[in-house]
Amino acid sequence: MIKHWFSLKSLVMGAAIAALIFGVVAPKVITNAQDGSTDWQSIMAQRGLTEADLRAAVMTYTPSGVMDEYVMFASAGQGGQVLAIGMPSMRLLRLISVFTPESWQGYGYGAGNEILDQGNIDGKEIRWGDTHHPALSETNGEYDGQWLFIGDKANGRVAVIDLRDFETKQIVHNPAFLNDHGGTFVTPNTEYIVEGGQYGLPLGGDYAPIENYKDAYSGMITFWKFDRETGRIDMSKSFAMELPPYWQDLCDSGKSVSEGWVFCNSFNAEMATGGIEKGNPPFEAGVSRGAVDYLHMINLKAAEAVFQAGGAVDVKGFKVIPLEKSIEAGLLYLAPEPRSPHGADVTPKGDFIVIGGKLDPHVTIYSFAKMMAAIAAGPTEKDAFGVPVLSLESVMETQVELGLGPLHTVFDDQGYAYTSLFLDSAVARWSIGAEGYRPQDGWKLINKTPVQYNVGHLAAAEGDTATPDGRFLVALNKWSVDRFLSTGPLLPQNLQLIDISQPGDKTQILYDLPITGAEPHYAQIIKADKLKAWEVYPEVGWNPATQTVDPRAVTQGTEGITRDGKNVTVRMTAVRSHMTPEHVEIQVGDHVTWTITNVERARDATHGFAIPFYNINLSIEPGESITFEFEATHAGVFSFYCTEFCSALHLEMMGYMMVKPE
Ligand code: CUK
Ligand code: CUA
Repeated sequence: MIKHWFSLKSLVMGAAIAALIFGVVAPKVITNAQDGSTDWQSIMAQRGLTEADLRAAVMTYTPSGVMDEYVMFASAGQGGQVLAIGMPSMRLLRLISVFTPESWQGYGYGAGNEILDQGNIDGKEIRWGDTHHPALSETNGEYDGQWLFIGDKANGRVAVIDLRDFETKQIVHNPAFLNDHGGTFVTPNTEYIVEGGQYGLPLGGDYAPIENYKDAYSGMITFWKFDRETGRIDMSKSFAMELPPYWQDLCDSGKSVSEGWVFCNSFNAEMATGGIEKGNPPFEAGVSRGAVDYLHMINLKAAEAVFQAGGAVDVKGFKVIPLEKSIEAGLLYLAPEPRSPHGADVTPKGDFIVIGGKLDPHVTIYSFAKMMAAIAAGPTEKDAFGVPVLSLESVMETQVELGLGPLHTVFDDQGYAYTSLFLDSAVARWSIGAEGYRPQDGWKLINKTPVQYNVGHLAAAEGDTATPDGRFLVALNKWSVDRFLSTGPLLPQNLQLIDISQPGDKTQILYDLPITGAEPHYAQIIKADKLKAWEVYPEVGWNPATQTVDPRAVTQGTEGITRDGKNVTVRMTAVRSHMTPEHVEIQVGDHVTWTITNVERARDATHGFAIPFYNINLSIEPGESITFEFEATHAGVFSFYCTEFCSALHLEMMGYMMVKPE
């Protein structure tokens, strides 16, 4: 229940003072108002609002023209995109197309095709992704606002987004594997982007009968080397590690004391292979049959050294360290986890790893110092593949009972941790009882905030950094049920903003944001002033794919159409409110290379460019130059036009492409 731990009087006083200072005028609909305070009370009464509602409104309301303090980058699940959302207003700022073509941004409709093509697998065009976990680039364990990475669970791919223009620059795929989940997570200086696999598969996309699961199937984790100079993943310096065919799940990178290590939970140590139709136990029962699964501890620093010393083998052109090599070199250790674990979250100081348990009411907290001691002491057990197993007693710090279905944990600046409780539909706040957190409280549950409904991930302001901000938490709920007007049987997900600024049991839901598009699995929230996005492209003629001036860019006065046999080159500029040239005359059978440069320098002076039938639509932002190619296959007259309402004479910003029959 909502606690009335703030007073209406102070709120109304505050509002009255704000009205005095900022000249806020009460809405005209209230006709019986005697003074300002009566207005507020009337509106409250009229709309049936409580004191808590008013506090929530004041905490989130962001007047027109006022900027948000934070930006949340949320995955858009099977929509294959990323959302940028301002906080605390929860205003949607931008959709960033990543794995899926998107016509507003002209992504995949004449531009961006070469980036989408990087995500093709074995020549097969894949034009969607299931984005799960976005990761902001970090410097010294703090978000630096430069890059954003995101994984595609369905096809095992990772994308790089440049936060100077919020556009996708690269898509990579490890050809040794075809799915992922524990990605993306960065190391504290973004040397590597971690992409953990999920469902066991034969390596390299080969066929192997499921009956040979234990011998022929593997798990996988990929370490993508990021080059800040080029702003791209360097495939030649990236490598992977073969893992046992347990289903590796969520991963996290160590930081501070645990820097150089990576931790992943897993949930099919049973190696169940399903086949309910053959009388086998179904997956949902089979993968939870055993009492424990395995936390994976990976020594990335040592793995890098093994890779650099030539210890990896080639799988479909990608370097993979075989499991035997990892065991021999001491790169991989396991420790038991309670049943059906989920989530793996490293505390801000890097000293503990928190694992949820979908079928266990506890979170289990592992101590990094104890892990190191247990490894030094020499593990006595091995798993079925010979991987050393550390005993739970030797590495566990403690367990905290939170409620039903604990999944993911994030952190604040007060020494609290927050764990999503999927089955309880609640967020548990609990105290980290260790030095540097809240030793005065010990390890214990503080309160549970009900959310609507069935929360998956949580995201906290600067929450995955070495110094979280606290203040705001977002619950990324899978179900919204009764929260919004009905949109038919398909409902949005519900992102709920929660105030976590006060200690103890004082937490409050502030705002519900329906997310349509697809399921946002995870989000990261960065202080807005760390983002240094360009207002317009730095120079006229800019090619966002290379982030340099394109030699093909067109300057005003040099436009024109040239022909070399069947090859036609169109050189065009766009400026309010015309395109030059306006007549483009070509013939069936021509191969057309068409460059359009937006020569505007005014902020937001974006021009669109559409050619009907030919499936072309571009977004040409101020300074941008785009070159696209197509075959003139069909005769006719095609009215091309600007698709962004850019001026009073926007409708006149058009031209004719006339394609003569052969
Ligand atoms: S997973 Cu745990 S709720 Cu893909 Cu991060 Cu979605
Ligand atoms: Cu340019 Cu409309």
